[in-house]
Order: sequence, then C-alpha cells, then structure tokens
Amino acid sequence: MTVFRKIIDREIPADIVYEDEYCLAFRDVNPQAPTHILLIPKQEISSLAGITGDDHSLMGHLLLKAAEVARSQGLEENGYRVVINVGSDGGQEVYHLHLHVLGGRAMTWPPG
Ligand code: DGP
Repeated sequence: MTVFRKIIDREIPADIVYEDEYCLAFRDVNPQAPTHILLIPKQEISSLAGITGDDHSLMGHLLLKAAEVARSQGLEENGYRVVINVGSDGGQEVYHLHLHVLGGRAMTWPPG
C-alpha cells in the first residue's frame, strides 16, 4: 500500500482540492512550483506502464480533471504543465499512478 492510498482513505491528511467517485486531487507536500497538485485515480494502478485497455475511460477522466483543476486554480491564462513520471528513469517515487499539475511560474525545457 502506498501513501496515496492512505490519503484516499483519510488515514493521513492532505490538502484536497478536488474529489469525485474516480479520483482525488491534493497539493504536493514538496511543491516544485507555486501551484503543484497531484491528481490520482482511486483505483490502484502502479504507474502509467501498468494501464490496460480497461482503463481508457479512467485515463480520459483524469486528463479532463487535470485541465479542470488547473482552471480552478487560475492556471489556464498563463499555462501550466502536466507530468507523469514513470519508473526509475522517469523519477517516479510513489507507485500509485499520479499526474502532477504544475503552474504559477514559467517551466523550462528540457526537464531535468
Ligand atoms: P513522483 O516522483 O512522480 O512519484 O512524485 C511523488 C510526489 O508525491 C512527490 O512530488 C512528493 C509527493 N508526496 C509524497 N508523499 C506525499 C504525502 O504524504 N503527501 C503529499 N501531499 N504529497 C506527497
């Protein structure tokens, strides 16, 4: 079980900004931008590499909600970045699929 399951189950606190039947969004404990939100499915999927065809509507839902959360946080005008880290080279630390929604500053490219 990961720390994100404990957040879903309210076993540990988080600053939750959005929740529905399928997903939860909360502020990253170690923000890398003025606004840094994590959006996770309630279903336990370890990483993007673990999705299957059965997850296609859930994945679409997550992208729609990432855009909605960004809009609700006032990020739409200046733009923002959505990131999914996958595996060790991708920098993934928590093995429960999550989308990072980052904004409030100009992002650089290429990413580190
Ligand atoms: P990643 O490297 O893509 O697996 O990102 C994991 C993120 O999760 C990282 O930015 C820090 C965040 N994080 C880890 N533990 C907690 C926690 O207990 N609460 C919150 N809010 N964020 C956490």
